[in-house]
Amino acid sequence: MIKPVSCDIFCKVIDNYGDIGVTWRLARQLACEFNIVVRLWVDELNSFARLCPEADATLECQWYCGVEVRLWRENFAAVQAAELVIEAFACKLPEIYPTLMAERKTVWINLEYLSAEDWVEGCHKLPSPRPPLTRYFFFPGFTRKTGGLLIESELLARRDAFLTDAEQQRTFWQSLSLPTPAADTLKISLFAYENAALSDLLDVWAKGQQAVLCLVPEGRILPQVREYFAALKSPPLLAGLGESGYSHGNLQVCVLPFVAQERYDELLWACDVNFVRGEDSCVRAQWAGKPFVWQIYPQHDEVHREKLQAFLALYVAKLSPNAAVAMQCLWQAWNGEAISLAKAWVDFCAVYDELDLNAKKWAQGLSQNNLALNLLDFFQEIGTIHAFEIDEQ
Ligand code: TRH
Repeated sequence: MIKPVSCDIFCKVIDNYGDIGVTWRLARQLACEFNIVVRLWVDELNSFARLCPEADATLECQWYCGVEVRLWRENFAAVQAAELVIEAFACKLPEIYPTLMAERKTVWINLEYLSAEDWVEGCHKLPSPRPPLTRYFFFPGFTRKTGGLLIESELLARRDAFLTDAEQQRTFWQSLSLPTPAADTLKISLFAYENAALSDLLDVWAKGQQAVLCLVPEGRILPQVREYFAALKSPPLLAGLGESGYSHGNLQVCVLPFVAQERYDELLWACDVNFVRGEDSCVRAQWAGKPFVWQIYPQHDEVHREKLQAFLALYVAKLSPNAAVAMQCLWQAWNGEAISLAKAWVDFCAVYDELDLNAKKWAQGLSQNNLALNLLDFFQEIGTIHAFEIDEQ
């Protein structure tokens, strides 16, 4: 494989952690697994520092995991352009940068947001002329005709090692200052935006037959969790957990600190059901191979609903009709549809084993469609076209 020696990735943080989450993950993989010299240009380092806690948000330039992380300032000083340039989510390169690229044989890629919609296959790899350069669209996705998904080479092996090693699991729970939960406790991670259905969900867990341990990473849903427990008459605090533990009926809730990106996977692996949101955590939940519930990033024009449906259609395709409906209903209830969340949860639990098996097969099936490898193949493809065009002239 002809691979680039260097790669510049540009990321503008719009809100939340999705943009930086995806670019930081890709940057690490290109540097660590392919020995590419990677610079990650980020316009806002506070969000980066949440995903990479060793980082210092005040530094112009710093190195982590083999990646040079640079503050992307508005007055961008000229640098040598890299051989591969990734503009994440059409973030618009610095004005001067295309001129710098024109001086080199640079491949310019616009990495797009993830969607399971049909049109993605037709748009993946399309050129968009920017004379004298060409920018190419690169779409992540779930089929062979798309760019695939970000997955580190050892990820599923590491996951399986964790799941079969009680010691690793004990260490994980200890790192959260929690005892290893009893085998019959349902462990749930809850990473979510504000959600009107939250109190119904907590109610159904509290009143259910099975003990539920819900782990909530610090974030946007937390004020609502706190309000829910504040409104209860009985004292909600769990002994020993201070402000970060609550209990009601059969439900215990623990608030977790936001952890480094690599460690978030362990939380997903350790839980039986994962509530995730946005883009990157949704993909990680798929790799975890456990039943999960996705809260899609809401868009003003409601287009996210089609996106959710498109993914659901693919994901439930191999499930029995019962399980497919149960999964659809819970996801729709969690995404604001007028469906009883309590009933949807009970129905979801009733088909848990089938969903669990499906989740494992789904992860295995998708794992061969590796975004970083596809991206490098595409670099080679475009590089060959460039060379051909130069010969022709
Ligand atoms: O933060 P998000 O809501 O990001 C969103 C979406 O990506 C959306 O598509 C985009 O348009 C919008 O931002 C602007 O959800 P996402 O994508 O799951 O990103 C969260 C990142 O945070 C992910 O990389 C996992 C990481 N994470 C940690 O590193 N530690 C943690 O403790 C947790 C809970 C998450």
